[in-house]
Amino acid sequence: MFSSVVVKEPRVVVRKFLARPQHEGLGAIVRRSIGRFELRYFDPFLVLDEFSVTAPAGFPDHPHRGFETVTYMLQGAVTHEDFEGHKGTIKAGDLQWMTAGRGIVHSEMPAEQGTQKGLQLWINLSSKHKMIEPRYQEISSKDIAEACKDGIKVRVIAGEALGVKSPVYTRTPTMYLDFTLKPGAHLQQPIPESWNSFVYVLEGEGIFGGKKSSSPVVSAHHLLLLGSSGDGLEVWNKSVSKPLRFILVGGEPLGEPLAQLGPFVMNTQEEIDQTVEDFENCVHGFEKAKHWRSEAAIRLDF
Ligand code: FJE
Ligand code: FE
Repeated sequence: MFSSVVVKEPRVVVRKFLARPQHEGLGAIVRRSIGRFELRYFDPFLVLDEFSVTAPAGFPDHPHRGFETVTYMLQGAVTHEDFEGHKGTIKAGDLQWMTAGRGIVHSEMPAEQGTQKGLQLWINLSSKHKMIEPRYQEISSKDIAEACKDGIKVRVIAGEALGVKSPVYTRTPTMYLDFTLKPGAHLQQPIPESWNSFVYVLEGEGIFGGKKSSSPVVSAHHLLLLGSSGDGLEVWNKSVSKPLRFILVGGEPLGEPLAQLGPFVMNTQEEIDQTVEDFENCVHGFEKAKHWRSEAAIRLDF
C-alpha cells in the first residue's frame, strides 16, 4: 500500500506557546493561548480557551458583539441561556457555533456534577458582518461528520477533511478539524493558501510541520502557529502506544483594524464607545437585556 502526496509543501511551525491555567469568569479556569498578552490576535482568531468549570463556577450573564463564539465540549456539559429565551445544553462532543453579531447576552454554566471541559474559540467578523442578526448553529455529537482512514480519525467541525464536509456555515471562512492519530499514523491535511492556521494539542504527543521544520515532539496544551507559506499540515504520531489528539484551525484573515473591549470587538474606538452606550441603554440589539437575568443567575443569586 502507498499513500498519495496531498501536501507538497508542508507549513512550518513558526511559534509555539504553552497555555497555562488562569482564572476567568466566575471561578472558572481557562488555558488561553490566542488572546493572551503575547498573542493578542491571530487574524481572524481572537481567543482560544481550553476551559474547565466545576459548579458553582461558570460564565454568568455577559454580552458579546461583533464576532462569533464556537464552543466544542470535550467532557461533561454546559447549559447556555440567552436574553431571547434561547436555551440548551452542550454535551460532550457537541458543537455550538454562535454568531453574536449585533448582540447577545447570555450565561454559560456547568450542567452536570464534576468538571466540564471544552474549547471556546472566538472568530472575528468583518466590518460588514459585525451588526448582523445573531444566529446559532448547533450540532449534536452524533451528527458531527466523521471520517477514518489509515489510523486517522477526524471530526469535521467546519470545512472539509478526508472527503467529509461540515454543514456549518462560516461567515468568516474557517476550517476546524478535530484529529486523532493512532500510534504510527501520518497525516497530510491541505490548508487553503493565504489562510492563517494553528494547531492546539489536546492529548498525546506529535511531530508537526514537515521534515524541514524538525520540530521536537509537542505535547498537550501547546498552541502551534503555522507559517503562511505552504499548502497544508503534515503530522506524525511516533508514539508506540498513545493516541495523538489535536485540533487544526484555519481562517481567512480579515485584514481590518481591531478595537476590542473584552467581549465587544469592533474596528474603531468610536464603535466601541457606541457599543458600551448601546449596552448600557439596552438599544441597537441589546433591547432584551433590560429586564433579563439568566435562570442560573437568579438561582445562584449573583
Ligand atoms: C467573557 C471573561 C470571560 N472563555 N470559555 C470575560 F470568562 C468570558 C467568557 C468565556 C468563556 C465561556 C465559556 Cl463557556 C468557555 C470562555 C471566556 O464567557 F466572555 C468575557 N468577556
Ligand atoms: Fe459567552
